[in-house]
Order: sequence, then C-alpha cells, then structure tokens
Amino acid sequence: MWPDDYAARYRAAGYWTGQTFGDWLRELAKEHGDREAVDRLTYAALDARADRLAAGLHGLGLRRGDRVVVQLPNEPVFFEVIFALFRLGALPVFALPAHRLNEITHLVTHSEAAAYLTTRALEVAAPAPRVLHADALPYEDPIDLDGPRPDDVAFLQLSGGSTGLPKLIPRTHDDYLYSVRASAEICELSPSTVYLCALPVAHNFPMSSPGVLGVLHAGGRVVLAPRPSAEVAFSLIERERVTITAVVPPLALLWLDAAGRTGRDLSSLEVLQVGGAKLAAETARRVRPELGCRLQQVFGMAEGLVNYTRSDDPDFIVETTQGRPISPDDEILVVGADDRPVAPGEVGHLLTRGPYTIRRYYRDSDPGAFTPDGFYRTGDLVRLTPTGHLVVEGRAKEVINRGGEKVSPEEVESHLLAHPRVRDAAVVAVADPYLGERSHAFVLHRGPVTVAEVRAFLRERGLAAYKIPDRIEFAGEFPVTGVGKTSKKDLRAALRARAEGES
Ligand code: OOB
Repeated sequence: MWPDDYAARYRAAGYWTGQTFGDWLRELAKEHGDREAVDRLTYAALDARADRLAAGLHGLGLRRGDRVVVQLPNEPVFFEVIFALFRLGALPVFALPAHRLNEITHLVTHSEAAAYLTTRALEVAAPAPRVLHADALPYEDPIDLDGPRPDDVAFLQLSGGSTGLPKLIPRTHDDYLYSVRASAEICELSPSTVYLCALPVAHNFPMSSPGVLGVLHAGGRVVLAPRPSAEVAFSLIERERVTITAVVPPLALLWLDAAGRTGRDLSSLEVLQVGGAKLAAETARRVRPELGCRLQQVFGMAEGLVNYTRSDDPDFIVETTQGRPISPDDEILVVGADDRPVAPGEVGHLLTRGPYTIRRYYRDSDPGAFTPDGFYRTGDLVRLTPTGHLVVEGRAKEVINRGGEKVSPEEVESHLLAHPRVRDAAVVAVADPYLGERSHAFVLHRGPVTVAEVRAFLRERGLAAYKIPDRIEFAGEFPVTGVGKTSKKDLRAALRARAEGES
C-alpha cells in the first residue's frame, strides 16, 4: 500500500510498531487482566474468549486472508468476534446494523467473503456462502495459529461516501494501531475513562477516534448502548458514571434538547465528542451550558485522516473549527480545481497523505480518488486557519450551483439553526430548468413558526439573496445514514421522486 520509503519513515518515526491487534490485546490482558473492558467482560476474559473463538472458527474452515462480513449490534460479542478474526488473520468487513440485504450482498460479493456473521434472521436468501449466527458461535480449546503480520490488512472498513454503495477500505494492523494509540493520547484517556459507545461500534468514529479501541488501549472501560436515544444514553451515563462519549450532529441536537428536561445525573460526563458531519457553531456553543461538559470536535474519515480539537484549544477554536490532524506526518493540501494550493486561508479541496491514510481502495476500485503521488482526495471543501486548524465548508459535490452562483449548504444551514424555533436543517440542490440547480431547505422545528418567518429571519441576518433557499419545507424527521448522519442523498432522491411524480 505505501511506497517503501514512506513505510520506512513511518517505522523510523515510531508510528508503526510492528504489532498486530492480536498481540496488542494479549498485552492489554497482561496489564489490565481483571479490570472490566466491555460491559461486564474483563480484559482477561476477552483475550481468552477471542482465542477460543479463533480456534472454533478455524475449525469451521476459516483461514488467514479470508473475508468475513460482520454485522453485529453494540454487544460484547462484537469484540470477541473481531479479535478472534484478527488472531486468525481473517478480515472483518464492517457492516452497520442499518444495512439491509442490498448492502450486505454488495459487501459479500465485492469482498468475496467466505462468511457473513450476524445476529439477524435472514428474511431472504443467504447473501453469503456461509452464514454464522452470533448466538451459536463455536468456542473451542485454543490452538496455535500462524497469525497475520503487522503490515497485513487487518480489516475492511466502509467508506462513508454519500453516493452509491460503500467502498472497501483496507486498514493494516500497523497503521490502524497507530491511529488508536495516538488518538487515546490526544484525547487524554486513562484507566479511569468510561466511554459510552452510543453510535454503531463498527463505524470508524466510535471504533477508533479514540473510540472503543482507544479506551481499551488506555485500560479504560467501554459501556455499550443498544440505541443512541437520549433516554438510553442518559440513563447509562448516570448508572455507569460515563466520562466521555461520541455523537453525530443530529444526535447532539436531540441530546441537547433532551438535557433540559432530563432527571438524570450527567455530572460524570467530561467530554462530548461530535463528528461525522459539520457541527454548526450555534450548536457547538450550547454544549457546555446545556450538557455541562466540554466539547471536542472530530473530523475524520474511514480512509484515514482524523482531526481533533484539543483540550487546551481556546473555546472559539473548539466551537468554530473541526480540529487539527493526529500526526505531525499527516500531510494536508488545500487545492483548487487545478490541484494547485489555494492562497492561505482560502477554501479548497482537501487532499491528504500520511501514516494511517490509505493509498488505494480494496482491489484498487476508484483509483481516481487518489492523486498520482498518493494523496487521497477527500471530497471535502476546507480552509486552514492561521493556527493550523481545519474548517470544513462542505462536500464539493454538494455545493449548489444556482445559475453560476455557488451556495454552501452548510453555511445556509448554520443560519437556519440560529433561529430559536429551528431544531435542525438540511439544504440540498434540486434540478432546475433555468438555473441548473436551485436550493431546497428541509427544516425540523419546535413550536409554532411559519416558512415566511424563517425566510424573513434569514434576510434579517443579512444573507445574500441568492443564498436564501428557493424553497423551505418543514419536515417531521430526516432520513439518516447507517451511523446516523442526515442522509442528503435520500433527501435529494425524495425531491427527485416528487418531481417525477408531478411531471
Ligand atoms: C467519519 O467517517 P466516514 O468515513 O463515515 O465519513 C467521512 C466524511 C468526511 O470526508 C466528511 O465529509 C464528513 O464525513 N465528516 C465531517 C466531519 N467528520 C466527518 N464533516 C464535517 N465536520 C466533521 N467533523 O465520519 C468519521 C471517521 C472518524 C472520526 C470521525 C468521523
């Protein structure tokens, strides 16, 4: 994946330490054996059960290099399964609970998976050669396995791409463990950390930013939430004395609204991480007063690069930027359409290369997503502040081209969110015969408010006329992606279907 000179550099810098996930868990079990790792499972028990499950799966014929599509809810068995597969050298393909037959079939086919491991009852034909049910897994006496090498691919993560089916992202033991260790350090995790995993654990954010793996690295404790609702999360925070948790912006909004009327004691919570999509500054500023904890913004991607705001960043940086990279060797370029750097502080396309960012997708699908010299084209529009922090201005493909005038959906959304009666907003493009595209705002509201009032509010804020949505529509809820981000793809599709119905 990485050219030899880069690999040598990343090893020399101490990023890649030559350890596999299997060995890593062994060390954690030695160090923290009797401590709780995940729910009531101790580090020692997790280590032992992973060994027994690896033996059982080997007995079923699974071998090093085989791919296994894993689709599990937030339950401790997820950890046993992935560490068993890591020890076998078989590659989990991380499906999300929200995926259905369409996505699972794609994952199985594209990865040529040997098995599909799940808790789900299959409503239709088995999508894989072999289906393994999570409540009937084989645990056998441990056997010697010639496990993987540290520079082997450990698993296939899914791209969060907003169009089409997910792409497969090969992450190695070396590169991923580096991001886990460095993230745990940046986020100041310790053995007293209690992390609530409210998002689906297989997603890159709750898995490693610093996520459940970062918490294990620090010897802390993971609490798994079956659902991310405020009700479930707040009761777990109270009961387990949770210190840190991670949400996507739509959930942050729900939690903030629920915090005012909860009877739960949230005083143990020190940090709320928000990432996965742009957090409006208006929302960011509500975290401390309404939830009583510090905010940390996280801007990452399953392909690699992760940015964090730091605990010693001033409030305005934490509220208005998406952080700065994990590694001194994360290379960041902000370029124009010609791939040449824009002037400092200008908005451009984010390209990145570094010790934990892939150089190609699995089977080299979509080679155009990388430059000839190995930079990943993130598809994100960003600007770099003088302090070296990144501000995400949107997805390049989602900018609305309204008769030549460019409208940033995120900018309009942040103005909408400033209205006290607006709970959430999503602005998307619709095809227009005259302008090419025009803008459509979906708005979730609380309390009585009219479209005319929202429109007047935007005008009063001094927003340019062409940025004021051509249509504003109140909605009951937004469609979401597998991890809970607002799905603009589905919103656009709904508008298209409506237009077709009308014509
Ligand atoms: C995370 O990973 P993915 O792979 O589901 O999605 C990556 C994309 C980014 O390219 C960007 O478009 C968007 O999600 N994104 C953000 C963001 N964090 C992610 N956009 C604006 N502000 C943010 N804070 O979503 C992910 C992976 C690791 C850690 C955190 C998030």
